[in-house]
Formats: sequence, structure tokens, C-alpha cells
Amino acid sequence: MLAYIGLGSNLADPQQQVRTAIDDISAITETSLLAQSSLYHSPPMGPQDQPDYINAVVAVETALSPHALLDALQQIEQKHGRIRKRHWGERTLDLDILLYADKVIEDERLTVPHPGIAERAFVVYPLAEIAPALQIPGHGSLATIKANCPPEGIEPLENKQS
Ligand code: ROI
Repeated sequence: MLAYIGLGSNLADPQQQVRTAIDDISAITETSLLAQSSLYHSPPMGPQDQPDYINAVVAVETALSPHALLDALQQIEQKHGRIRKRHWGERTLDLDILLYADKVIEDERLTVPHPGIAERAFVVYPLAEIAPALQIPGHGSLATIKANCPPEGIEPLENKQS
């Protein structure tokens, strides 16, 4: 199955967190990395008194069920010493299943497509980089979503002035 995973970090060297997490994802059993977006620098959504985020999206081919994939991603978050200080606050590493094939899932642990997928520039832009023609169940085409989604200050890292 083809799945898309969103990555975000704004604590403890976020660039390194995200790069290592991509390596960890590529090492998940029965799963292989198909594509990875650039790393994006993005201002926080939510409380503004927290550091900027690094965000990225990867595509994987996986034989794991959605919940088994979620288990594997949560293990990676734990390994990165995931700290989550407050709701909508800073975190060491956040891994979200954005899409899993064309499945719609709603249970206690998992909502797929991810509820923020169509509104969050830090998801929409990296996702569009690796899957410009994507159709999102219940939301239509990613191209249309992107056209209606202001970039909100997100920038690919390479273009970021230091
Ligand atoms: N803001 C940005 N820019 N990137 C994120 O990954 C992110 N993750 C979150 C909240 C706190 C909503 N804000 C974010 O969970």
C-alpha cells in the first residue's frame, strides 16, 4: 500500500530529528521509502511563543496495516524521546499518517486522511512537492487545495537565508 507520512519537529535540533526520522521510517519492517520532500522551515501553527518547525513529508510503500504502521511510527517518536509539553505546543518529533492508500479510517487511534491535511500549509506544500497529482479522499485534488492554501511563511530549507 502507498502511504504518506508527515514529519514535524521544533525541539532538540529539528533538522536532525527529521533527517534521522526519515532514516528510521525507511528501516520499518515491510516498508520502503519511495520519495521524500525537501525539509521546510515553517512558523508555528498554534501558540506563537514556540520555536519555528521543520516539516517534511515522505511516501512509503508498506505491507503493514494502518495500525501496525502507526505502532511503528509511535515507536520512532518514543526513540526520539518525544516530548510534548502542551496541546498545540512544541514537540521533539511528530509523525502523522496523512494518507493510507485511498482508505478513510476513523477510530480512537487514527483518523485518515489526517484531519489537518487540507488546511495546513506545512503539510500541503511538501506533499504537493512529491505527489502533485494526488486526490485526497473527501477533499478533492491536492492541486486545488494548494491553490487555496496560503503558504503561511513556509520555505524549503535550501532557500532559507542563514
Ligand atoms: N506548526 C508547524 N508549523 N508545524 C508543525 O508540524 C506543527 N505541528 C503541530 C502544531 C502545534 C499544531 N503546530 C505546528 O502539532
